[in-house]
Amino acid sequence: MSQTQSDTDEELDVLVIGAGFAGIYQLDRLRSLGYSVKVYEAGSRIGGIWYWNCYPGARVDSDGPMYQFSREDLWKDWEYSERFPDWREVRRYFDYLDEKLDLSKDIRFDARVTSAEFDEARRQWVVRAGDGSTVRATFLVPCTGFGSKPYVPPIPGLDAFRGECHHTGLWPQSGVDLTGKRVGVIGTGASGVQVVQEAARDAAELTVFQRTPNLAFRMGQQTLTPEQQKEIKEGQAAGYAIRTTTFGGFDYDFLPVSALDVTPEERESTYERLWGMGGFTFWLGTFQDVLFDTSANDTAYEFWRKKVWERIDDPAVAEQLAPVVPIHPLGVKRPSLEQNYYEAYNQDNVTLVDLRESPIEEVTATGVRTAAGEVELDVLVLATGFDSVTGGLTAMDIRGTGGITMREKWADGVSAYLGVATAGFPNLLFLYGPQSPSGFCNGPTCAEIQGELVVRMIDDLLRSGRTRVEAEVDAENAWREHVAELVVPSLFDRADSWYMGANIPGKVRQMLNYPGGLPTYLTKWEESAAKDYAGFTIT
Ligand code: N01
Repeated sequence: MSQTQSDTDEELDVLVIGAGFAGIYQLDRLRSLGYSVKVYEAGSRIGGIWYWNCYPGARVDSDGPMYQFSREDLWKDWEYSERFPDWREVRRYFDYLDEKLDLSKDIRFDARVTSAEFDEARRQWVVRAGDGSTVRATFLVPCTGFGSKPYVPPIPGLDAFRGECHHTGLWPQSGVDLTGKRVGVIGTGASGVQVVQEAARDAAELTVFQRTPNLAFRMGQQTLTPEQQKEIKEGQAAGYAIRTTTFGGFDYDFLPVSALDVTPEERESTYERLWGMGGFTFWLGTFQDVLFDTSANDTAYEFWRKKVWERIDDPAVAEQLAPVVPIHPLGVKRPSLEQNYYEAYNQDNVTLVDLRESPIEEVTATGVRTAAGEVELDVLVLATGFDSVTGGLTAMDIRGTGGITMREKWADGVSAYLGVATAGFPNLLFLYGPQSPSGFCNGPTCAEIQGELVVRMIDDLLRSGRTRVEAEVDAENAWREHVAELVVPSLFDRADSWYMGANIPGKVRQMLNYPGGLPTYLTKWEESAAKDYAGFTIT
């Protein structure tokens, strides 16, 4: 990977922050249109979250064909070996992209952006990075993803632990050998579930500290045969073509029927079929009202619960992992895909500690003490998630026209017109950001589809000789209300999820993702674009 470390104080058309899917899409497309573009990346290689999240078991939760770019010259020569590739293979895919698109020459690695301020006179962002470099750019495009700021809960004594302690999102690049160790995992979100499956196999003893059970679905993992690879290639273009018509940017969508309008037998056979397919079809390919109607949701939950109970030997443990009375509706927290997660709890070396019954009191030098006693540990894994969606943006000291930071502006809640810009921060367009489809949309899909809207906007502006664009306050307030209204008929508010900003104590509770689905989002964008970007002030 080449890198030009000497080019400080340069002037660019666009500075992109982050070299994940969204960032490299911006780099490649804007560069191809003739603009001067650089990416600043905090990590030491491309891949975004796939650089930082190299914990044991880290694996994609989307089918491989959907977890790549849709350009034919890219997909025709690329194959993942598994239906749901692991982090090593995704890294190889990024290396492949790097080779094909010659990306790294325009990426400054180990350059974490720390601050940015808008120079109104020159209509430029002045951006500083932790490596001491400064760059000026007409447009600033943060592509920091929704999970780039790890959340470490303020558990008393955490600093006193003398064993190894790592957050999944800051996992040592050299790896951590869990073999024969006493391992504790706090957190059972997507990251926790994945670590648990590996640690259950390798650790001498594994203790899982669960606050809320993960309603995890069957992954349906497969190592792909040459015949399956051929079949995938044959369907790939058609799959990409329908992504803009589906809620989550996948190649499938909700069934256009209510779970309550079919007979119990039809419902059961439909759930069985979706379950058998594996992946997120049981979530985003299910009856259209499961995420909106409590009675419909109850039918899906009960189907799921029975599937889980069949796999767990001890009914008391089954009740902790899949309670008869749901703690929250199914699918309103991001579900995980699992392979042998539930069987792991049948193993003698695996213990589940239910933190609702026995909360953590403190971390000691030698382990974790809950109300039920102390568990001695060699390795403590914090699978405690992220200051999601906004954290990557507010972690930087970004100052707009009034001198206030984005963190200050959003202290009482986020407003972001079309999920892409916020008033007071001209020429700053964020990808996969708050109130955009982000967390509800497949990552590479949104990197391309939302990414292309931003590319087009920058190109439209610069070609027409206009160099300043700013979201209007009325427009962003209306968008915030629109997002809030979309949540009302849904069940999303019934869980303390990162979707709702509710995973971080003190964070304003509001929907941080656009819950109207990709097609509606795109329609809203096109309505604005058709009126010369109504809702933005452009000069
Ligand atoms: O984080 P999370 P994640 N004491 O916020 C618990 C994506 N992702 O890193 O539910 C004890 O989901 C918390 O408990 P509770 C994916 O979109 C994708 O797992 O708040 N426990 C929860 O169990 C995902 O949704 C992939 O009660 C505490 C856990 O920590 C998103 O990233 C893989 C606690 C955090 O779960 C985030 O997933 C990994 C405390 N004080 C991630 N504080 C793939 O696609 C928090 N918890 C493969």
